[in-house]
Amino acid sequence: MPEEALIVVDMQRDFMPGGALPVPGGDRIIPRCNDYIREFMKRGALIVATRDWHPENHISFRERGGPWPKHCVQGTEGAEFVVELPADAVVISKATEPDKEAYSGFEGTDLEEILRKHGVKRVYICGVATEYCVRATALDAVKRGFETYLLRDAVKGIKPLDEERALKELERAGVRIL
Ligand code: VGL
Ligand code: ZN
Repeated sequence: MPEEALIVVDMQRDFMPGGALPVPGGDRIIPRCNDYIREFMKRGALIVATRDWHPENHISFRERGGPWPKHCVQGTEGAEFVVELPADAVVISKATEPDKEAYSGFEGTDLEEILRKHGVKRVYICGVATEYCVRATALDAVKRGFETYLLRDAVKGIKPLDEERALKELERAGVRIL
């Protein structure tokens, strides 16, 4: 049983430069995420990939008064992963309900149950965006009692100041920044 899991957060086409909701420099962490995926596979860790997986009419979209342009719509190219995942990676789809936003990979999904079932005690987190889905996922992991590590060189935020603030908040909450 793996005691560790790598959680790759929302490494999807729409969050990369040229996508619908680009994270500046998001593409620069693709190779780092791929390296971590390979390293953690070798360590026998569980590999988890979360994806933003919105219905066409999601509440977070501007058409519905939300803050974001339409992005990561279920089944579209923009929602595809940009990292290389093993065939046995666990894919967690989130924010799938039209009227509910969910930044955390734990929110409205069976991620916690899956981690427990696999005996996971420690989670390592990489991906985008640091101050949104990475932040929420890391805070929820700590809250649920997992030893939580953030892979600093493999996360990217939308705005540098917001990213810095999020990293400090995570540290205070007990997330270890590596
Ligand atoms: C995200 C904004 C909207 C994220 C998802 O993955 O951080 N950010 N939807
Ligand atoms: Zn979203």
